[in-house]
Amino acid sequence: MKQSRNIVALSGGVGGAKLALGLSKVLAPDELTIVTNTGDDFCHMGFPVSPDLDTVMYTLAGLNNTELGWGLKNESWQFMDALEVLGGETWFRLGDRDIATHTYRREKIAAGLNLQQLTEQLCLALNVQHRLIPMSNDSVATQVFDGSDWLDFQDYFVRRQCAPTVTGIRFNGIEQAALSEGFEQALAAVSEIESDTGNALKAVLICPSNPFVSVDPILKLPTVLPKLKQCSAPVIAVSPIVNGQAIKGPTAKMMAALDMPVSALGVANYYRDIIDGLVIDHADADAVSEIEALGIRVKMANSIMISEQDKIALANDCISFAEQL
Ligand code: FO1
Repeated sequence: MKQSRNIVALSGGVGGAKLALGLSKVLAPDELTIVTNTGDDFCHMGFPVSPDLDTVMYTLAGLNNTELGWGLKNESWQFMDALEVLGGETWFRLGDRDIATHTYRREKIAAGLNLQQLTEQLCLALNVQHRLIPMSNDSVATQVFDGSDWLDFQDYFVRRQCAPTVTGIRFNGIEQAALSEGFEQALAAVSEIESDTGNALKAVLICPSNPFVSVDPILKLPTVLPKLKQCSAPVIAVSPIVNGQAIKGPTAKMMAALDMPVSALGVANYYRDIIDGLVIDHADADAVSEIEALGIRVKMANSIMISEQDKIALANDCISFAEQL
C-alpha cells in the first residue's frame, strides 16, 4: 500500500514560498498543509494585505512575480502611477491585479468570513489545491525596535528597506490570538499516534524563512510550542542561513544585531528546543558535528533554490530526512 504522508509546513516570506512550491510538486493536496505567518499583515490605504499568505498562494498558483519576489507576474501599476500624481503614499506598491486580491479580502471580511475561510475561497478561485492556512484569524502585528521606536513591520521592511538595526521584536496581540481551525487540525493530525492507517509519514517542516519575524509569530502563538514538543512526528527546520549569509532578506543582519552567530549553528541553537533535525547546505558541512552535539540530526542538501528542480529536490530531501528520524 502506498505510504500516505502528512506534512505540515510552517512558512514565512519568500524562502518559505519556494520550498512550499517544491513540496506541492511532490505531495498530493491531502498530504500537505502550509501554515503561513500573518504577523506581516497590515491594512494599507484601506486594503487588508496578507503578504506571506499571498506570496505562497500566488507561487502555488504559478502567478507569482519572480523578479519582485512578491505580488503577481504581468502586473501593471496604473493605480500607483495615478496615486503618485495625487501625492498619495507610494512606498508600499500595490499592483493593479494585486489590488483585486486585497479588495476581495476586504469584501469577504466585511461579509463576516475569517481569514482562513476567505483564503480558502481565493485558493479555489486560483486553483491552488494544497491547503494554505493562516496561522491565526486574529490580529498579530509584528513590530521591531530600532533603539528608540517600535516600527510596524512593513514600515521597517519596505519603507525603510531594513536600514534600522533591530534590537527588539514583538508580536502585538499574539497572547490573545487563537490558532486558526486549520492550524489546530493540522497539528492534531500530525501529532496523533498511528492507529489503523499504517505507518503514515508525518512531519512538521519549518521552512527557510526568517526565524525571528516570519517563523516566531507562528511558533509563539499560544499552545504551539507545547504541541510541537509533545508531537510524535519529527520537527525539521531548513536553515535560512547558508555559509554565513541569508539567502534573502534581513535575517543575517537581524541575527548579528541580536548577537546571534550568523551561521547554520546559530540557527540550530535558536531552534534547539523545538527541532529534531536541521537541513543545512553543503557549504556548511563543517558545522555538522557541532549541530549534532546539540542533539539535532543533520541533513546536507542544496538549500539555495533557484530553479523549480532545486525546490523539488529540497522538498524530497526534507521528506526523506523525516523518514529517517
Ligand atoms: N515588498 C517590498 O519590498 N516593496 C513593496 O512595495 C512591497 C509591496 C507588497 C505588496 C503586496 C504584498 O503581498 C507584498 C509586498 N511586498 C513588498 C513584500 C512584503 O513586504 C514581504 O513579502 C513580506 O512582508 C516579508 O516577507
